[in-house]
Amino acid sequence: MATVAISLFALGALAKSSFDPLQHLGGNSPYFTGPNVFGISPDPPPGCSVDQAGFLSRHGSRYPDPGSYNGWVTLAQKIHNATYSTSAPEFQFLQSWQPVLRHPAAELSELSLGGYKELYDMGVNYRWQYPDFYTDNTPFVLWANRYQQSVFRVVDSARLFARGYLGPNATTAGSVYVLNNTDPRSIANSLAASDLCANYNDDSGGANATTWQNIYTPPIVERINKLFTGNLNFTVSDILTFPYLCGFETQITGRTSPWCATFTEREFLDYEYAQDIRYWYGTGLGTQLEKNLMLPFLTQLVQRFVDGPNTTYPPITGNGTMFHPNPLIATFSNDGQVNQLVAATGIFDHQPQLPATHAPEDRTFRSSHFVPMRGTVTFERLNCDCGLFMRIKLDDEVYPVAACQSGPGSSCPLEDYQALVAEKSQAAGEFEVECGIANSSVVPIGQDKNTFLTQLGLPWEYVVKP
Ligand SMILES: *[C@@H]1O[C@H](CO)[C@@H](O)[C@H](O)[C@H]1NC(C)=O
Ligand SMILES: *[C@@H]1O[C@H](CO)[C@@H](O)[C@H](O)[C@H]1NC(C)=O
Ligand SMILES: *[C@@H]1O[C@H](CO)[C@@H](O)[C@H](O)[C@H]1NC(C)=O
Ligand SMILES: *[C@@H]1O[C@H](CO)[C@@H](O)[C@H](O)[C@H]1NC(C)=O
Ligand SMILES: *[C@@H]1O[C@H](CO)[C@@H](O)[C@H](O)[C@H]1NC(C)=O
Ligand SMILES: *[C@@H]1O[C@H](CO)[C@@H](O)[C@H](O)[C@H]1NC(C)=O
Ligand SMILES: *[C@@H]1O[C@H](CO)[C@@H](O)[C@H](O)[C@H]1NC(C)=O
Ligand SMILES: CC(=O)N[C@H]1CO[C@H](CO)[C@@H](O)[C@@H]1O
Repeated sequence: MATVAISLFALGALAKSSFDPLQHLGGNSPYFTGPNVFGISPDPPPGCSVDQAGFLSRHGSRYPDPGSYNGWVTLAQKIHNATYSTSAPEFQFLQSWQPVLRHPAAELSELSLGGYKELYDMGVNYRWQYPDFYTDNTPFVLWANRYQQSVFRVVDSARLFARGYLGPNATTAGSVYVLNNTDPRSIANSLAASDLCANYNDDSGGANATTWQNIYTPPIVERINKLFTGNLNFTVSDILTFPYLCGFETQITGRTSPWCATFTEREFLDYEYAQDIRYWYGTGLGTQLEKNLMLPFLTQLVQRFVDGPNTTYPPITGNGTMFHPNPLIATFSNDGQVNQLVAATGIFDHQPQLPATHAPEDRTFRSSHFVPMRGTVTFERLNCDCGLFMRIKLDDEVYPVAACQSGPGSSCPLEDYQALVAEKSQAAGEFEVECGIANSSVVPIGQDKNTFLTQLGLPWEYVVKP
């Protein structure tokens, strides 16, 4: 039972500044746009129009997975079992705090209401942004990763996006092609190629993550525990749940979580850096293999841009119909794949390796800006008076490719971008060999390529309606 020394309503830290902790939670932030780090207008540069676009998006905001949820339940038990008092206004809510899930059995791991809203808004926003791409009531194809056998958050994200993009007839007009990422025939040809890569190992940042955690967390644990008398004593792992709860509770309930007031601005920024290290050294440019695993996808995406928006593709078997794709290539997957793709794009090729001992303020690599819930990498084909160019956006803001920005609005000539991606693929080595996959007749070496963006009806995909 909690005994409360004084009772105050103020949410302390939140009210005091314009700092928004929800924009500094890395992969645990709900979606937000931007910021515009490079000061480049997201509109097409003068003399250019966007005639084709493609994106890979993380699923939208969701409920916790079972492991995290159990942690919330245990934390609530620990708080309510303890005998303590605190005069800190930002912790008065603890006396009545309970995990916010109402129907955990149905909710765990699936999209939350905040996710529904993000995805519907996203669909509408993309239609607004590229109003010439879609004619009402015509077919629209999009793709989703079959993430886990009994969890639907990625497929549902594609469905809800389609509802926003296509409107009331989405169920008739839309088709989500779901790629089974664990079917052995889908090697290098799914939206999560890492799932069939035997050598893939996302260590969540490994030793570097531990080093940083051991630096930034002890002062937080000490500061917060000093606010309490009695036998409530938070551990590091308890305290790391606070920012996580800030993000999740807010998108689940639609109200700013009281946990968002329990860290200081500096502490949130240090937590954000821990997320950056987690992605950089887990699946990003701080790795040898993991950073390359979305190159087959990127190669195929760029080829679609080189082919152009009016290209049609033949069916897999002789009798099918030609595939006439929409100029918008819409794909959905998970945070690991979004982060791998960001690594493959070349945007952060000039970013020095992240130090494990301090957070460089001038880094452009901030996971909050591209792998929050619904975080999205968007590619635009700029058709300009002076030629064709590729431009990349992270969460709707332009990020130039480090080694190629000679085009309008710091874009990259499309041919040069294709060459850059080919060079990276060459350097990465052969997919099956690097992944430690035995050559077999199922997917012989050399045929481990991404084709799903042009071939509909592959045997490891099936269609779900929005
Ligand atoms: C809370 O107290 C109950 C009953 O004494 C006990 O079973 C449980 O393990 C405690 N939980 C925590 C997290 O301390
Ligand atoms: C939806 O489809 C029906 C049947 O084809 C059509 O009559 C109707 O106009 C469509 N609605 C919209 C909003 O396009
Ligand atoms: C995906 O492929 C795996 C491996 O072949 C199979 O066990 C599973 O049933 C497939 N899942 C779906 C949804 O088709
Ligand atoms: C709180 O727990 C830590 C271990 O997490 C321990 O080192 C410390 O002594 C405990 N403090 C109190 C006041 O119980
Ligand atoms: C694609 O086709 C449309 C309609 O015919 C045309 O307006 C557009 O210029 C074409 N785009 C390209 C890049 O060829
Ligand atoms: C294609 O169509 C022909 C004639 O309708 C049929 O005989 C043949 O089996 C079909 N082939 C495939 C691969 O479906
Ligand atoms: C891989 O296997 C295929 C057939 O299963 C064979 O034709 C090919 O030569 C093999 N390639 C290598 C590099 O071993
Ligand atoms: C910046 C930094 O500390 N990098 C280290 C990350 O971890 C690997 C080993 O896991 C070290 O080799 C790096 O020096």
